Amino acid sequence: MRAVTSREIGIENPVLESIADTGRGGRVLLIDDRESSWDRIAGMLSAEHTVDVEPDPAEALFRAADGEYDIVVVSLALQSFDGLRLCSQLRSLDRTRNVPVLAVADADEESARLNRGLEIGVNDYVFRPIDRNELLARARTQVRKKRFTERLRDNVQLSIEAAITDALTGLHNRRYMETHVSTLVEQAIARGKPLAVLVLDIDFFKAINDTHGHDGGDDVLREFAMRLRKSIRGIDLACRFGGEEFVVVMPDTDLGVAAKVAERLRRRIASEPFLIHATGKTVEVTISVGLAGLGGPDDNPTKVLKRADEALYRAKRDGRNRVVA
Ligand code: GH3
Ligand code: MG
Ligand code: MG
Ligand code: MG
Repeated sequence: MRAVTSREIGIENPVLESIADTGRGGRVLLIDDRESSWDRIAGMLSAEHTVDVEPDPAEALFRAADGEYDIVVVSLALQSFDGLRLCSQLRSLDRTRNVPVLAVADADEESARLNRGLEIGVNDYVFRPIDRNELLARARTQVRKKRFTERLRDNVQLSIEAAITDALTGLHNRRYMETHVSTLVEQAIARGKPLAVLVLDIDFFKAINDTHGHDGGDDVLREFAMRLRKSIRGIDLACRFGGEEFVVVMPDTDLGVAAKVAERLRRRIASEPFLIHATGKTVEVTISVGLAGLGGPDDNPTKVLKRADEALYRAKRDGRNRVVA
């Protein structure tokens, strides 16, 4: 009977998946320079895995770094090279550091060398004469463990990304902005460089929602974020601050330059109507922008943001669809 993976039953949990993972079907790189030995080992392993044999140790390092192997099986009794040194090299290269190493040792191998192998990072040993079932079981364990740690790493990366990204627009979220704006402001003050903060708000957005529905409003938010991205540089920090309000922090930028960027974006929004995907209709959108620069050595992020927000308030009060510093 085939094991059901947790993904098939709708659970994305690396722990559950590792239980479901048989550890079979891995890609194995076998490093051995004695044909009778590699024939035997490869023969056993290929019952459950895809096996590549590499007799040349230097070549093996390249292959291990290039190929996406789930496990490297190294024969310690190599004729042309010290198998332990090879293991240590595998551990020192970035691209091979995490691949499990299963070492094949002679029964009379010195225990000091075996211990040194463990210190270097050999994950497990199999001793000659090799028992087929034992070799397969130990290989499966390593393959399963490697897949597990990879999934864990992917999941951690995904959750970190999700924690700092606004799901609707793909821009940074408010939390990310708030943790990084202090650093940017402090750096600017310490280096005596300018810095500009923009607070942008879509005008009468509630009316857009009322006319085109919440999904239509979301279309506008996504398209706005797209146009915003195109208007700023890679080093500028753009985030969705909440609802239909956005904040951009621009390092090394004085108020005059920031005003030009904001004005160009304002026109880019007002001049081309936004498409509502569900209906094919278009809607005219305008934005108001408040601008502020650094005030002095005792300025701080809260104060700059507050000044930009006050400028935004004036832009709204004075009729919207404008940039105010
Ligand atoms: P003003 O010109 O003064 O900014 O008016 P406004 O209508 O844009 O401002 P208001 O703050 O009254 O309304 C903002 C609206 O944005 C209200 C809220 O329902 C809506 N909104 C907040 N988040 C989202 C979202 O994620 N998607 C959509 N579609 N609407 C949202
Ligand atoms: Mg509002
Ligand atoms: Mg608004
Ligand atoms: Mg608002």
